[in-house]
Amino acid sequence: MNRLLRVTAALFLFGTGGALAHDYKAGPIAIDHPWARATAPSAPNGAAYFVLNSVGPDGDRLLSASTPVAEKAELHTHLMDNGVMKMRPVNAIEVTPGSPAALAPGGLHVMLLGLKQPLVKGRSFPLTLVFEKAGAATVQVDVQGAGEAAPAHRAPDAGGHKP
Ligand SMILES: [Cu+2]
Repeated sequence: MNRLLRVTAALFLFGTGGALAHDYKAGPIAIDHPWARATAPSAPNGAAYFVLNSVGPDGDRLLSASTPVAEKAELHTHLMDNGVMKMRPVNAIEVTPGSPAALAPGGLHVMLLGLKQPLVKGRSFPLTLVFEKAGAATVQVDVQGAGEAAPAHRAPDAGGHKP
């Protein structure tokens, strides 16, 4: 229930158009600033990024993701293969205490396959993440400009985080 309330609060904040920091919790796993790049109208695929941190004594594993804006969401990584950057699905993304799992362009990401609509800058969409121990958590992914390499994010201690 608390999680639902937080998601609702985040949706409301986004409605006001502020570039506010937003983070979510799934059990002991903090999901910080989910974001995606805007896509071209004809782009078949997109990607979502965030940082997973274990704030408890135990880690967890992200097993899968889903979203209403795409036919399918897969956990991917990038690998160099003969000098060419390629994407490959991974079974899970490990989160261990003291070792955040950063999903970012050029590395781990949630691949959004078969977009049902373009990802438009300034909008957001729900993404449900399923963890091995913590279960499912739905976050709201903030769509940023196509060229942006990192979130337009406040400094972590600027006071924007919810308790
Ligand atoms: Cu990918």
